Amino acid sequence: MTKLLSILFATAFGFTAMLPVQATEMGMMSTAKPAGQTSHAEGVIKALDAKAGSVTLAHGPVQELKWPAMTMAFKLAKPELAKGLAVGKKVKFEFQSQGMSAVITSIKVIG
Ligand SMILES: [Cu+2]
Repeated sequence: MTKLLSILFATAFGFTAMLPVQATEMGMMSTAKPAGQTSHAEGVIKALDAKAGSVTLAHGPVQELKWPAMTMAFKLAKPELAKGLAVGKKVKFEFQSQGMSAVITSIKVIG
């Protein structure tokens, strides 16, 4: 092999070796947390205002957001989500958050 050829090979391998790194970086960028993130939690209903579409939940820690357990108000994405909910019920829910404002997109009574 000539010197030139081996340089060409080294260059070609150098480039292909770089590609997976770039792909990984791109992947990390696309999984970066968007403004509105979907998270999951469980909690107990403390207050419910179906008309206003809001529910106050004493929820457990939210790993996705590093939230500690707390009691806070959530908005319901649609009024139908209030169906079957009542104060004292234990629920499992999914919500979209933006800062400290959260909108429940799905909620299920589990106890
Ligand atoms: Cu909270």
